[in-house]
Amino acid sequence: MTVKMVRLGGGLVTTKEFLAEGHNFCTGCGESLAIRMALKALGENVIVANATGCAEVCTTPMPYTSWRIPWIHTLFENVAAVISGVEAGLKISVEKGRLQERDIKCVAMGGDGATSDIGIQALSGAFERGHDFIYICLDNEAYMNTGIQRSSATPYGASTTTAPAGKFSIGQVTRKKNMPAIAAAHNIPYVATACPSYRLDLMKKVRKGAEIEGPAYLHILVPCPTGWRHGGDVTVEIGQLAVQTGIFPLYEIEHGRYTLNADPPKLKPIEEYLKLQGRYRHLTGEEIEKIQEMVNADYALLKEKVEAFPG
Ligand SMILES: Cc1ncc(C[n+]2csc(CCOP(=O)(O)OP(=O)(O)O)c2C)c(N)n1
Ligand SMILES: [Mg+2]
Repeated sequence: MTVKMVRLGGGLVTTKEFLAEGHNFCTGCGESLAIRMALKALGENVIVANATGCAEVCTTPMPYTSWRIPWIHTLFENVAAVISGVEAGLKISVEKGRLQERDIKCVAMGGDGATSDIGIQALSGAFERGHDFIYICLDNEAYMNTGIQRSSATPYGASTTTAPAGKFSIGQVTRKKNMPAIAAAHNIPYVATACPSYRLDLMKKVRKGAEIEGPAYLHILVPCPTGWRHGGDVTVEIGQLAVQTGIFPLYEIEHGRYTLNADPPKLKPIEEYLKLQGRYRHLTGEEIEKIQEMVNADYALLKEKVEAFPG
């Protein structure tokens, strides 16, 4: 099959869609954008293992599938273990001469719950064993397909169905788990953050992670109109504001060395990001100020790391 290619930075990307239309993602879903872009960057020689979550539920209502590449559904907790087995199987097939060369990319995809909560043990083991794969976390900051329950990636102050805002609570009272830092602590060769609002950056990072030998971790922030309670028409704008306010900076950690991919001269006030989303509607000026201070502190710390260990 010949596929039409267009230029992406120094390389080429296909115009073919590997995620077929007809899926059930919500209108304006950031996750569906991220998957489409990731698959374009990966091309055809790929095997994707996908943890239970929106990505699986919305793409494979029995007996249909939207995936135009080989795809395996896994449990909520074991996607990294399954892709480990796939990768080990390919490796042994080459060693035994059943496959001529190993040019198939192994990819695991999981939501923030699958990644930072229930699947973190399997993921840590896969990183430690050093499998040649890329793990893509599709972070919509809660358990969305099961009804917007909080996860350890839900940010401070966000309202969810299991940590609702009300008279006695501002919603989530814990801080968002720093999953890229946890991945980097495994001394893997490549860790990066991305957002579909910055599509070329996202596709370059997917490709880079897939091409690097050994484990790679890509943490993608995907705005969720249903769970974050915003219109489907502002998904891209919200992703841009996440980066421009500094609450979700775009960076890479290669062999422990940091690169900040976008560093605006002045960060926008966090209120601009929060006010577009119903999950933050209850926050008072004082609480917004507290979140601003958290963002400032986290961003300053990241910049210190970039300066101390430049890429
Ligand atoms: C052991 C286990 N517990 C609970 C569930 C139910 N369950 C399926 S997906 C999911 C949440 C997924 O959240 P996340 O990984 O963030 O993906 P999202 O739906 O947000 O894309 C839950 C609780 C399950 N399938 N298995
Ligand atoms: Mg989620």
